[in-house]
Amino acid sequence: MNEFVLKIMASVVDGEPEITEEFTKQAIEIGLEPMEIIDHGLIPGMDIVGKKFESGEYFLPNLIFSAKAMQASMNILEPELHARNQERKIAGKIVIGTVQGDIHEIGKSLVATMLAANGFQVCDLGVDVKPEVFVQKVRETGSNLVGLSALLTTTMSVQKDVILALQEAGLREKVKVMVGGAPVTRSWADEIGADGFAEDAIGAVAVAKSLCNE
Ligand code: B1M
Repeated sequence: MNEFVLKIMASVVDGEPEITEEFTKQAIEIGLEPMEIIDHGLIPGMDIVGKKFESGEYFLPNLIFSAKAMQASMNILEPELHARNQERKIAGKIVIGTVQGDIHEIGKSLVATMLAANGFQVCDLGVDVKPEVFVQKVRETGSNLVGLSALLTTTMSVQKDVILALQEAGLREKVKVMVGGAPVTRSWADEIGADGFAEDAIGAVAVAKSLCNE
């Protein structure tokens, strides 16, 4: 494993945004691929943070600083990912967000970044997004795909609310809905009538592509 990737992972675990940012810049300068940094540095780093939180070794402030470290790195990596795919044709138009009541941002942003990097036109609504805002943005942008992220068991039901809101607005036939997030399963996706489910950002790209080709 590259030494910068290991340092990036360690700085995420330690919750040190400035250091993560600096190592990310250096890693890009020496020619590392953004996805290598994400897959082998940032994601494993956040996994360790999650386990430490679950075991009681880490508390909420640790999570916040680690999330800031990951975001600091993503701020550098996102333009790099875009730059590598500048000339691709639009694969589809997606409105994506983390559903109302849920402020978990990192996974959703990673999915959004990966989709953009793979040729999708992405309208990222951020976090804590109300069902009616998804509906409004689908109308405004003419998107053919909606991505709903939920990281809490208590906010998964809002994914269903968004699907119902799209139905009520007469838009359900025009858009495909993809759901994801740590507690979300394929059976949940089926139960609420979503068209697609992905476990991770790589899978989300594949699912989005296949939904747009249907
Ligand atoms: Co929170 N949190 N958190 N948290 N947090 C979890 C999710 C939790 C599992 C931790 C735990 O207890 N073990 C737990 C949820 C339990 C549950 O309901 N099942 C939890 C809790 C309880 C909470 C609070 C309620 C804590 C509290 O206040 N008592 C609170 C809720 C706030 C709210 O949302 N209203 C809370 C707050 C926070 C922070 C603000 C401190 C911070 C978020 C900061 C931020 O995002 N800016 C935070 C963090 C960082 C975590 C953990 C540690 C890491 C989440 C993360 O970013 N993972 C998490 C524990 C864990 O996951 N191990 C935890 C990295 C990210 C790359 O993965 O988001 O899973 P993930 O995304 C993946 C896939 O899920 C998938 O692809 C992504 C990339 O591979 N995916 C999609 C995601 N969205 C998708 C959409 C798709 C397709 C795939 O299609 C549209």
